[in-house]
Amino acid sequence: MNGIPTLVVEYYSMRIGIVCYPTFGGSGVLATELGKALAQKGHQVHFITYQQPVRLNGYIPNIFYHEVQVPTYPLFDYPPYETALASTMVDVIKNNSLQLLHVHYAIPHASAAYMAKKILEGEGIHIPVITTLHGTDITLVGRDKTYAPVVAFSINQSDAITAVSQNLRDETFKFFKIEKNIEVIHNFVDVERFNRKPIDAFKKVIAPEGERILIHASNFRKIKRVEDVVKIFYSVRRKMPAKLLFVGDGPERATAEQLCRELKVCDDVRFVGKQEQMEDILAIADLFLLTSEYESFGLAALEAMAAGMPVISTNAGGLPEIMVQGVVGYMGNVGDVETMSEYAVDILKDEERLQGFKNAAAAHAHTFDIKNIIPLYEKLYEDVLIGQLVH
Ligand code: GMT
Repeated sequence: MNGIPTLVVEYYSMRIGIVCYPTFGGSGVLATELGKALAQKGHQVHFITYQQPVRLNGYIPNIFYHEVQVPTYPLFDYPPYETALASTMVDVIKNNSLQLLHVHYAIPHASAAYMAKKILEGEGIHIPVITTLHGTDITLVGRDKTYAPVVAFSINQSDAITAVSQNLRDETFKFFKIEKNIEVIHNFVDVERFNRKPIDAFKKVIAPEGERILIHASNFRKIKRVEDVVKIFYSVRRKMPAKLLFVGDGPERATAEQLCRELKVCDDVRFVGKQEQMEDILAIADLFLLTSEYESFGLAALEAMAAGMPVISTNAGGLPEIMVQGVVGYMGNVGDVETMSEYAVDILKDEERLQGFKNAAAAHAHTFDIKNIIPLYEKLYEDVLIGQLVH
C-alpha cells in the first residue's frame, strides 16, 4: 500500500513463557489463569516454576510446564534458586523459541529474567521481559533494604511493566526510582466459572439450620488482620445465627483460633485449609470478609463477587478500585471492626436486601471479566514484540 512496507509480526499465536509462584497466593493464581486463557486463545504457553501451579490442573493443549530443579549441595545453606531459575529460563526460551517472558511478582523473578536475557543476548537471542507487580513485592518485601536495589534495577530493566491497580502503580513510583511507564492492568476473574449453583448437601453440612455463612480466604499473614475477621463474626453472631468459614492457611491461623476460643465462637467457625475448588465453597456463602491492612487489588474479594457475594473490606490500597460502597458491599477503615460489623449486619439482616447486594456484586464482577482483561495483555505483548522489531 503506497509503497510503504508493512511489518508482519507473528503475534496472532505467540510463544510465551510465564514465571510465577505456584502456590495459593493471588499472584500465582492470576498468572496461572492468564496462561490458561492465553492457551485457550491459541497461544503457546510455557510455565516455568518450581512446582506445578495449583490452578494448573487438567490437561490443556498448548500449555507446557517446566519445573525448576534446585540441586542441593552440602556447601549451600541457601540453595541458589534464582540461579537455577535463570538457567531454566535460558534453556526453555532457547529450546522452545519463546518470543517473550512474562514474570509475575518482582522478587526474584524480574532479576532472574534479566540474567537470562543477558545470557541469551550473548548468543544473539533477544527475549523481551514483561514484569507484573502484584503487591507485597513492592509494598512490603520489595522495600526491605536487603532487596530494594535489585528490585528497582530489575524492574527498570524490564521491557514493559504492569501493576494490578492504580494504587500499586502509585506506590511503586513513590518508593522506587522507576524510569519507565507502568501500565495498570487490573486483575480479572472468569465470571462464568464462578457463577455456580450452591451444592445443597454441602451448605447443609456447614449451616444445618440455614444460618448465614460468612467467609474469609487468604494466606493468614499479619497483613490480613484475620483477628478482625473473628471480631466481626463475633458481632454478627450476636445479632443472628451465623457460621464462619476460614479458607487457606498461614502464620496467623493460631492467633485466629485462639481468639475464637476466647470469644467462645469455635462451634460456629470452621478452618477448612487450602482449597482448590474455591467456586464451590464461595457458592454456598453469603458474605466475604477482607480486613487487610493493605491489598494491592484483592483478587479473593473479586472472586467472591463473581460468585454473587457481597464483600465487607477495608478501604486500603487498591480495594476502592474494585469495591462500590453501598452497592457490592461496604468498606471501612483498617481496624474499624465496629463499623465493618454494623455494615455486615446491615447486609445480612434482611433476605431481600441481601439478595440485592448479591445481584449487584455478581453484576459488578463483569467489569473485571477475563474476556475484558486478556486482550489488554495480548495488546501489550504485541506492542513489545513490535518494539523489538523496530529497534
Ligand atoms: O495477598 C497476598 O499476600 C498474596 C499476594 C501474592 O502475590 O500472591 O497477593 C497480592 O497479589 C494479588 C494478585 O495480584 C492481589 O490480589 C493481592 O491484593 C496482593 N496482596 C497484597 O497486596 C497484600
